[in-house]
Amino acid sequence: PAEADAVEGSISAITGIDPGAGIMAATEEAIEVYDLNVGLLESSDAAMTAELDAAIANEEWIIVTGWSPHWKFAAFDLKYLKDPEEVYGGEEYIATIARQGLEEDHPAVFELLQNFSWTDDEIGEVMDMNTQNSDFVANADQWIADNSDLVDSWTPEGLEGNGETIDILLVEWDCALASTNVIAAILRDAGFEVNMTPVDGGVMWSSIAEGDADFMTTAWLPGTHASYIDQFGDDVVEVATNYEGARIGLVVPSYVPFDSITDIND
Ligand code: PBE
Repeated sequence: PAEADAVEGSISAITGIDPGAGIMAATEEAIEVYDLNVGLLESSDAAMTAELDAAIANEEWIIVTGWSPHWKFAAFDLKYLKDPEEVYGGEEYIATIARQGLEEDHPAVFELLQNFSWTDDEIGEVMDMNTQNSDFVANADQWIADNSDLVDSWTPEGLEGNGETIDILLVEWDCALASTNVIAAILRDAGFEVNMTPVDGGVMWSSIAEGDADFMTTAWLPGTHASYIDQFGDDVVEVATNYEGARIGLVVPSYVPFDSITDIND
């Protein structure tokens, strides 16, 4: 019926995430570049995916800020909208970024970070476990036990702590929760005391640049965190790429009849 369709088809705002995420700045730009007559709501990864879940249950139209790797693509039938102006950039990599001096202070920890790199399936398993059970620490321990060959290949011989504290920062994006908890569990098993502190994206970068924290595993380059690497790149150490083939964009359930960002105003 036409009336129901009209309700289903009304989108007044894109459902976004935390304001420090690069994808929020990219989406503000997309609204300008495509002259979209929609707003952008701040939220979080967890709240955005809850909204997505609820919209899909009612077959309502919704547009979210989306990215891969993310478990939502396994859980729901979704599609990226085409981005002919390339506001969201192309394929990206996820980097591990450390403070200056970490290599000298904890060479084996630094070596672990140099070795840490995983595939879509591997991070996907951890994200999937985290959606089933919110005990991320237990999930990381379980995943490590199930993937000991891979974890051994990352772990240098000399990785041995004596209760020294390692401070890891993250933003509560599901991919970052997965990578951070796995690396933290490896360090704890090796005898370090690990703090994991969730912060805003800008604080994550500035704190590592200032040497107030040791590292993070969730720098999206070259595009999504371009403004952060421009601002802080000289004061941090890019240790390694931990994931290749990342992507950001606008995402809708597959039943939404848009193929491109240019269809949103129609
Ligand atoms: N994300 C996930 C982040 C990086 C990781 C795409 C939401 C962002 O800064 O936009």
